[in-house]
Amino acid sequence: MKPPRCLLSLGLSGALALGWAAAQGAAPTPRPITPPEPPATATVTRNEPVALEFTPDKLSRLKVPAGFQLKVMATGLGNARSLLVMPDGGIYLSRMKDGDIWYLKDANGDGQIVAAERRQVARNVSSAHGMSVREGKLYLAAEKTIWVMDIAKDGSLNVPRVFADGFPDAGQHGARGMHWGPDGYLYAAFGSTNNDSRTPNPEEATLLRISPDGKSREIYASGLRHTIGFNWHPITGALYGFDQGSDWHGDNIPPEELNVIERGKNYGWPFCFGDENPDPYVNASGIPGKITKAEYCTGTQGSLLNYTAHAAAIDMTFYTAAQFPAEYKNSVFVAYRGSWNRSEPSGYQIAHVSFDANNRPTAITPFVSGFVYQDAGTWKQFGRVAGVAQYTDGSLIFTDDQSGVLYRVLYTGGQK
Ligand SMILES: [Ca+2]
Ligand SMILES: [Ca+2]
Repeated sequence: MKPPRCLLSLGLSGALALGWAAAQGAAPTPRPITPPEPPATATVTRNEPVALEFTPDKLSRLKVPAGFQLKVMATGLGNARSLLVMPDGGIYLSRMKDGDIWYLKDANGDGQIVAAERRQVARNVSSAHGMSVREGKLYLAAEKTIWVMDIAKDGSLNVPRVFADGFPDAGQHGARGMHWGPDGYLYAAFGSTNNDSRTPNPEEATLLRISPDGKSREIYASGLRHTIGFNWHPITGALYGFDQGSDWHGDNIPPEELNVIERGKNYGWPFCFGDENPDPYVNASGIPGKITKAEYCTGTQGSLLNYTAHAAAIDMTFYTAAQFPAEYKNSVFVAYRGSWNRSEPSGYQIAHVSFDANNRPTAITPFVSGFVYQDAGTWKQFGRVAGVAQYTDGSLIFTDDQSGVLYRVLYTGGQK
């Protein structure tokens, strides 16, 4: 996709202007070719839909494909972010702003998780987010630290111990995604501290691969601005991740990305987006080596699929169960939390990534939508989706971190 030639200047925010001045003040890098400097202005729009609390009467606005049914499993969960479903149906829920973990279990199997079926099992963990289990221990990724806790039979956790430490500062992107990989190493994603420029810390905007004892680590992939949701394809083993593109570069630049993440590869941010496209709004002075932005981008890894800019993927899950129709097997569900700087809001939905017979992703389409809508000329929303996971019965569950709702999607359409 080529960037539009002519962009209307709508003015810059104070934050962007400051960032711009700082970039201009950086020491110039000698280069044989002077690359064209980026335009000083972009189509910049701050447009946060009016946030509404969830109320059951709003459920009729939500759309799911034919044959599926949407239900509310729990409310009042606060800043509900990541989900981790245990084989016995217990659900760990991290709450980033609250800095804690809750254990939820539908003990009577009625599809509701009431107050008596939920309890806080960890607390005082700043920016608690990604969770992963290995050998009876729960690992939790927080801002600069990965914690480990022993899991008791009833789901309780002991006091968190430090597993690995000294990770990059959170800055703008403190939500960390983390999973134990099929190779027995722990993978954790550390987003950029700022919008569209690198800092001297090489671990920023990367996916890290951490040894099983937590004592050593490598940069597995770089140029990933904020990839929180990632996982391995159940058949091919390929690692897929959703990257959030830069803000303040207009309504459509850069698109959100689905990448296949391979060891040692650079995924382009901050200078490139999508399929090796140079980002016209990023100053080229930070590019290493005497090369232009276009040359640099040619050496990066392009995305497999793109999605509407600013949709903001948080979490993803492969669907491996049998409740949904066969075409969903080994495909992906992704939670797009929703935009705050696009004229027409994007995201605010669970999307589905279909895969072909060769297990390659083919398209991203809305699966649960309707959280954002226009009402008498005003954009409104009543849900910002964050965590998404497969439940033990093969239904799909997801969180809304604004109203604290846990939703569940079931297939009830009969013939598959
Ligand atoms: Ca219940
Ligand atoms: Ca990229």
